[in-house]
Amino acid sequence: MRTSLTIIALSSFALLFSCQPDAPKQFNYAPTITVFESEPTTKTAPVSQPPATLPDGMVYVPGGYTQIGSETGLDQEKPVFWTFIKPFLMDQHEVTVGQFREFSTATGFKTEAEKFGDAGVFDDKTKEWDLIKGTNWQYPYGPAAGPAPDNLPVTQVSWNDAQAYAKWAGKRLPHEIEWEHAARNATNSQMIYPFGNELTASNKPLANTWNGRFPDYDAVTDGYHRAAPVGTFGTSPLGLADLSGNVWEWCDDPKVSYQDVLNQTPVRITEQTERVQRGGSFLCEPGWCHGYRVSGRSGSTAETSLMHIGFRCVKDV
Ligand SMILES: [Ca+2]
Ligand SMILES: [Ca+2]
Repeated sequence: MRTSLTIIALSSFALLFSCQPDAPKQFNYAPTITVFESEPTTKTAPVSQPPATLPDGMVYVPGGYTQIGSETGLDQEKPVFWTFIKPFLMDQHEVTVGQFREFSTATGFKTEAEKFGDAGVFDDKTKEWDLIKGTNWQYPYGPAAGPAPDNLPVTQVSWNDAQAYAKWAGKRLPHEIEWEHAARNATNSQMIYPFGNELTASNKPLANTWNGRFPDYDAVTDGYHRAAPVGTFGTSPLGLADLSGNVWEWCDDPKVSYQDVLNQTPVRITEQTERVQRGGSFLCEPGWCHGYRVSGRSGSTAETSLMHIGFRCVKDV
């Protein structure tokens, strides 16, 4: 009798202990990410020490707590939730045509657009997307437009192609939470863009976007109607270029609602499953798609190749 009473007492104590009213529910979203249902009551300072030497072209992103999403954004950016992210390294800029060429030459890899024989190009005259024969990462706007220079971000690469490149490079695609953490400068910045709340500084554009009313008219006040060489618009305080604008960037995650993230709803991957893209592109303008905000999200199926979607990689520290 005494033994069972002791067990009951111990169980009650354990139950009390596990139901602390102040501690928000948390769970591991990925090996590098913890998700909290609400703001953590205590935030422990992350152990964040950059490695002595950084790989070429990568930036150290300190770990820390970041609120993901936007109360004032689109429905897909809600509900906002808190996360703790481990430190990681991130490519300073989008993967370039030149970098992708190294991969292609070294491995003989053929992208899905190369295998399909065509890919999506937005036609400025018809204002529609067309599949144009011979379009691929080397000819992202179609063969008639000529080859892309090596310093442009590579596009016309599918999520599957991006995964293959990342693996070859010894890196991986970022989780969208890591992407947003980096775009918020690893300081939980609640600015609209990585560089602040304005798209220009001293009349100089800070990102390559669509200037005017999409798709009618692009005034090209930022100097580029389509993709710009990576790094043209400088870097964020953390040292990352073109997070906002230029080309959308594939992330590792299937695109699910944030409520499903919080509910830990299992994701069933099918051919229709969209993968997340972040950062907006040269086709985005606020009246149509303000996707270059740090909380902006988009998605396409894993085999989709388009002229305004590229990627950058990350690496664990
Ligand atoms: Ca532009
Ligand atoms: Ca970008």
